[in-house]
Amino acid sequence: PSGIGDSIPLDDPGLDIAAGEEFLQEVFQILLEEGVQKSTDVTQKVCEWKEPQELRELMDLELRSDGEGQERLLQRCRDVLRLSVRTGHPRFFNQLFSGLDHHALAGRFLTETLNTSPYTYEVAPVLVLMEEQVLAKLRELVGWSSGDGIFAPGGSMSNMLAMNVARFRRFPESRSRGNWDLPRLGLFASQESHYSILKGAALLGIGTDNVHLVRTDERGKMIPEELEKEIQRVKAEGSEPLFVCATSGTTVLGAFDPLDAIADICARHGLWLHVDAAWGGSALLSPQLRHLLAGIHRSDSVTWNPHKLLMVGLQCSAFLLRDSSGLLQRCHGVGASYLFQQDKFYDVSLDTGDKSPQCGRRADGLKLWILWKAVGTRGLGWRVERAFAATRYLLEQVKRREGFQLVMEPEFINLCFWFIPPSLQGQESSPEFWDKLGKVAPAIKEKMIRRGSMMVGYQPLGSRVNFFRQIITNPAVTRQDLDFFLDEIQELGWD
Ligand code: ABU
Repeated sequence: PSGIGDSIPLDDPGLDIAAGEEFLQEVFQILLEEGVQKSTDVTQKVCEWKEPQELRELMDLELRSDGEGQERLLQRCRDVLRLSVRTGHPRFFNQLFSGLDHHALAGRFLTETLNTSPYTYEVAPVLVLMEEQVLAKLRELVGWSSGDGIFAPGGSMSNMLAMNVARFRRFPESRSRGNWDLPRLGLFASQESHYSILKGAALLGIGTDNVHLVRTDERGKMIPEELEKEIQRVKAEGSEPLFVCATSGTTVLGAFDPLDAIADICARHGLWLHVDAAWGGSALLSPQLRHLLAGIHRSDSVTWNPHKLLMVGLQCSAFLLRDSSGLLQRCHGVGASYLFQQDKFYDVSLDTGDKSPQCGRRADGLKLWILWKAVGTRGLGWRVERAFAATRYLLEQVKRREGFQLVMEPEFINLCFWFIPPSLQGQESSPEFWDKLGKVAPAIKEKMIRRGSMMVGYQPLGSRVNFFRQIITNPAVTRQDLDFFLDEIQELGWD
């Protein structure tokens, strides 16, 4: 209807650009001081715990009709940083990601500033070519001289893309007709595999009942003979096996499935082999550690998350494909006429966005590209080896110190252990021991968070009660931090 906005002048910009730039200058300073320097300063707290209601009030979260002044907004920026968890801190060990790399952060700033989607070359020329280069380099490390790939919003989505492409290759008509006339499909992954396989089965309409979790050995690795048995059993029940997900670096134990043996089984049954190397893929960068993934080149697809071990920053998940015939594009492409016009004046194969089920997509390759440029392949490999060395140091200390008990010798950099407080030491044979021990890690964790001294994850696994999982990905972590880590657990857990 006419009249709307008639009184709004259009001759001048509707934004105060000068004030905006001034604001940003101040924000950059705050980012540097509160976000970068304090986050990486070991004398600062890792977190400033507040109860949710207290935090809601402190942050004054309500959104109102009128805007606020610059000073108030700058204070809000400071508060966000001050009251958030410092994941870049050398004593943040809670997740598979941690640390702060200055070059990668610069890449994230660049990406945010450019604010574009690498779906077409015309709106993201530099970013499209960088993505092409980074994906090719990752594929080369997997052992493929050709292939395809795309960045996805996290490892779960990369795993789901693998499932979708596998189904499409076997049943191309499923794209248009859906699942209704497909046989009942069978998907296989180990008991220790990532939960995204179940989520993907639900999302893709395959059904979680059709995910068969294959038994693992005492180290958490898939047992190939059990996979073979499961495939036979599922076939005998009338289902059609389709897809096997092997894991290179399980989330909790850091176990690596035996890829060559699994690839043999997949080849025999004609199954798609996907390797979820979201966590362990970065070991390919180290000549000394890449043997952990021996056989990965025989897979059909790979998930690899450089945002984990390479400290690129969330999120950076590569979905890599051995196929170079355009399977990814045929599986996901619908050729929206307003983006992917075929009569453009440049090489339209660079309009890669239709390979993804997403439309708007973050340019997650840029930060990895700039980090890679900064430290080189050797520097990236060195970081993986340093993480390994730090884990070995901690392992030796855990073995020596009173009260610590390993869950198992780590194969990778997941160090899993219990802390047994004095009151439970020597009680191992009593029936209540494990029950009581299961309460120790949550209690210690609560104390460390309230103190703000450090953060580390814990979980139960199968029949094992809660234990700590220590992960060191951050090269800023020193021997002193590791000694502190153990001292702190001992102090907080002493009774
Ligand atoms: N699969 C995501 C890993 C979660 C974690 O950081 O432990």
